[in-house]
Amino acid sequence: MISSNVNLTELEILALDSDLNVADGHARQELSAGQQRIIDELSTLFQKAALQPIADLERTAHRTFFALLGQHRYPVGANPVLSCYASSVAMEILARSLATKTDAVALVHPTFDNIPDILRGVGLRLVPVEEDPLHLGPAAEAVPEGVGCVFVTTPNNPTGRVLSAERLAEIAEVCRERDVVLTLDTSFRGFDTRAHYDHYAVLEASGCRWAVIEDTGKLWATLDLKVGLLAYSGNIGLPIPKIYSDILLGVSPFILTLVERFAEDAANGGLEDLHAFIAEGRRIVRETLADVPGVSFPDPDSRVSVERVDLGALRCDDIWDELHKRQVYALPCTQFHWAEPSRGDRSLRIALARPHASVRAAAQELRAVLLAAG
Ligand code: EGV
Repeated sequence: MISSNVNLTELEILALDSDLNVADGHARQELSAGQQRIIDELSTLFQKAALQPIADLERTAHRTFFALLGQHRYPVGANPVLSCYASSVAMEILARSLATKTDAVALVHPTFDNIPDILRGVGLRLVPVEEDPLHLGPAAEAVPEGVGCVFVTTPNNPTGRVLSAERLAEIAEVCRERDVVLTLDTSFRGFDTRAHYDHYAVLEASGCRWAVIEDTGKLWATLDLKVGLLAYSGNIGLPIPKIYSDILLGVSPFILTLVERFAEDAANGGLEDLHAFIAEGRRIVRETLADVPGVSFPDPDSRVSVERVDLGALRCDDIWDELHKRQVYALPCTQFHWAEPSRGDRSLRIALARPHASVRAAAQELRAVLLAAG
């Protein structure tokens, strides 16, 4: 039995020491040859980071990372992009800032549970917005009455669904009319070229108040040396820099240098290789489970580094103990459905940013458990 009051991260912690850890969405695949060359030079990088002015390092890291994502324009000057030790730290800073001016946030449903937990943790009331009305039909449906902010994870975690530039513009227009802050968490955008358009240009063109959380942490297996970035509009009207300064002075220049080098490697072909690597992991999962009665894959178009598996008639709970006996750790989708947990009871999320041998072994164990239980 999975305890009903445990969050997804607590389940991810249980998995950390297993070879069949397909739970967390952090990057744990092998380094490519190009990435290994960067790691071989770490002591030189450390020395460079110690010598260079931090503002220069930060500017270069931001520029290189954003260019990789097709994010050509970003705030500099009066409201510069803020570097954090993780996207969840950026999230906490944003949530605390929002709570000074509003009491309710509309949030995409489903999504990773630490987003609703952080928002609720600062006292905000949440209104769910389902993915269909978010993406299709009148954009006003994506902005419920009475909220001070709309929060969208794009590509979404775990579904991989991407907000198009056209849809972003429509929602931003409604937000501007109603003076609602539009916030995006784009932590998984590196995996999906359909999200490599200039989001900030679209948001700025609308004139709405906006914030975006970016993440380097899902892409490269840098042992969790990563940054989360918090970008926001000059007109946001929230005490973001002040609250940032309550929590951080800045991030390590060594990490900024590492991000810059990994982003540069990615721009030189590494990102395409990573996309092919994730696609192959997804193919392995789908192929291994293809003959299991009732199993389906609800996100056929997803390109993010996680894959949902629908178990048909079975519930996660039915197979949990047996999966644990075999040291297989995936996530139940229950807690992603933060407003209606039962809707996630019959699907699992499998992390794909792992060596293919681990993905294959975990999928084979899952297949055996499902066949025995079904
Ligand atoms: C994912 C882990 C936090 C989170 C993992 C994640 N939890 N930060 N409390 O980083 O999809 O597995 O986003």
